[in-house]
Amino acid sequence: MKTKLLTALALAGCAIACWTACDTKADLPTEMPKYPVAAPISVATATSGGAQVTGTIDNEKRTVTFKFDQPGADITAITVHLEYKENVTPGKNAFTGDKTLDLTEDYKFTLNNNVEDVEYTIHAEVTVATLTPVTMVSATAGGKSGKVTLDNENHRIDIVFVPGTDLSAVTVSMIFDERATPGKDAFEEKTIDLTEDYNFVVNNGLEDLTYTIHAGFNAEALLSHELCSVVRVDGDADMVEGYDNMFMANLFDNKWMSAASAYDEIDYLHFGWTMDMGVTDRGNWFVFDITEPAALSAVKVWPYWPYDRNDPAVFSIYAWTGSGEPTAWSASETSWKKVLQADHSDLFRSNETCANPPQDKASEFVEAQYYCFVMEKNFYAAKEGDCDEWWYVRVNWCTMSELQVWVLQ
Ligand SMILES: [Ca+2]
Repeated sequence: MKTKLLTALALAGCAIACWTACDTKADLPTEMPKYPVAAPISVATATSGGAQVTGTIDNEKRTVTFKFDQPGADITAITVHLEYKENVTPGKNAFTGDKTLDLTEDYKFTLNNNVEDVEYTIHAEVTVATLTPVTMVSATAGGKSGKVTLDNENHRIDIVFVPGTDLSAVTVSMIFDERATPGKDAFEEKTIDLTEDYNFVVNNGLEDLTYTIHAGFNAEALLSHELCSVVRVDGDADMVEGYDNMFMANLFDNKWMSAASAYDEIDYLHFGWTMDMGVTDRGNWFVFDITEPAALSAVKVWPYWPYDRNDPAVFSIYAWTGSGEPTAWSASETSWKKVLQADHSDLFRSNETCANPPQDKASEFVEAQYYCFVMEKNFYAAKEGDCDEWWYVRVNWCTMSELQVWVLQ
């Protein structure tokens, strides 16, 4: 009996010990620390006029910002949709799901972030700057495309064509932002006279804006002589360096005669060649490199004799449109495109012109790094009857003081 009593007491003691241990475990969750939900808003969108925008949430400043890029957007009745993270409790003025708000003024609401109440502010912005009324413009005239600069900030469209383009009939195509409203004289495609500026009106949703279309020509720039050099290719003129003070480098050395017979100004140093008549494997041409591709727009040939004997009387210039460096020139090679043709025959023995040679203009504009100058006739060939027949054997000779090159910018 005594043994049974002791056993019962021992069992009871174990039960008490076990109950105490179990009670300790049961208390643990209520002692876990609470953490605030740092980003309590999980979804914030707003809908206006069928367009939905996503809010930008700043959890440091506790703001939700909706930006509407439609000028004149009605923000007096915006459907705002909010959802929250777990452990977040909506408080004063907070809502879950959709609610229509007048956001002409900020809307404030409170959330409990699991630790404390925090106040968020909903703010709406209507931005105008993002609406560009004219989104695309293209223009062609005489079969050539103009280079268009569209400036929505200053309401200006500038179109640049190559020199010589007829600006009285320019076909202009425009695409407007679907939210903009074309107004007076606006059009999607029309052939207009751009010898004078053309104005049209477009409304960006807030106000009428007057745009100006202006057309002009590419500016031209004289290339530095340092960027130009003669390149030897197969079949070009046989340039014998040093003969009669002729060197290839003298074509682009920025030195020429200011008057006829002023040879001492350049120490008789000039460019050219002295090929015999009847040469069939070489031609009266040379290739020159302008360092970077550009559209040659004009040249000025500074004479040596001048306008007599070996100087070029009729010449043309071709642009190399093939890949890499040209290895030869040929009239039948289609990668050589003719861009300029000039005839100085009428300047025969015009000494006074030596001080101010004509600038010969290109008729085609092709971006190229390599060009070929083809002397079709020197003055012996062009003025055969007027020159001393004895020297006609020099019909394949060439002389020049300098070649100046202009390019389109
Ligand atoms: Ca020179």
